[in-house]
Amino acid sequence: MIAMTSDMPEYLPLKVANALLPDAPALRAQMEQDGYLFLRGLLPPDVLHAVREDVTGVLQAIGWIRGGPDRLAAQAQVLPCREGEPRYFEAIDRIQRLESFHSLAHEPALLQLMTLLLGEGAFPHPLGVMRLVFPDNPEVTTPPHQDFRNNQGTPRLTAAWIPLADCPLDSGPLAILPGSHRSGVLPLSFHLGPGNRQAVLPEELATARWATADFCAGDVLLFPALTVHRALPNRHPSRMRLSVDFRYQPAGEPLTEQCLQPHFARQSWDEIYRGWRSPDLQYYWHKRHYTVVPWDASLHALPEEH
Ligand SMILES: O=C(O)CCC(=O)C(=O)O
Ligand SMILES: [Fe+2]
Repeated sequence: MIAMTSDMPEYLPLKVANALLPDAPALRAQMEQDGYLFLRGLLPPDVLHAVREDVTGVLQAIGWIRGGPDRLAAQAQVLPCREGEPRYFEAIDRIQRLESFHSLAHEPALLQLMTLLLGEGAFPHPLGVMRLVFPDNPEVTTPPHQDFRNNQGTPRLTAAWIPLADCPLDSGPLAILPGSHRSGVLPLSFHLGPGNRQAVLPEELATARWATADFCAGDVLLFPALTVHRALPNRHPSRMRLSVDFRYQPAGEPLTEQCLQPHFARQSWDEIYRGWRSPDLQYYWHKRHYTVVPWDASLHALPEEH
């Protein structure tokens, strides 16, 4: 093991994989080796901008952020709240109804990349997640975890983490433990952050360096279900970190019912679709191939003493 010295930066840089496009075997090999792929500028700025317009429109309407010409900066003007609180759900329910939010998972550049990685017929889960991360609220920062226990189904499930604007280190981007996808499914312990669970890291991972980047709008970080990841705290003095994460899987593989529901399953798809302009992406998964498998509560259970 290499000892950490004071002149060593705290974080490893994420390797940029753009040069591998569109070489499917090379992209798969790199994913297999590192447990992530980082693509700079994959998504068109105008598409992200439109989603951010809509999301900040909701946050302004409910008074969370300042309006006016600076609305897109998402500057918080209320006390932080977190998953599970009624105020939080008021925001999430409205954002979950946004057509632009769900459509982002189907952006051609993302779908093409997922097809290269996961094969023809790869598709996004209808469950898309919006993260609304307040500044100065470090105790609810997403802790180290693997997505497999939360989503289950195929271990080839692949997440795409996408900030809706530039997200430099001080704004709390995602970080990855390179190679951690080879450590199997790790034990759980309690945590206050989203999901209320964190992975218990074995010694070799607990002392390993995290990899992250100053994200720019359009950058996408992909990682499979066993890669250990977490967020850095949002230390920006005023701005909320707004990001989305979507999950994709190869055609024909298992998934759990909750991956077909909106996040938190608080409203029906019919309710969500009510204000949409286009029917094209509504219930798209009815034409996809997969098998629904039961949720295994033991995979998600905390040890009794927690
Ligand atoms: O954005 C976050 O804080 C957490 C994201 C995450 O865990 C994921 O995308 O799987
Ligand atoms: Fe995650």
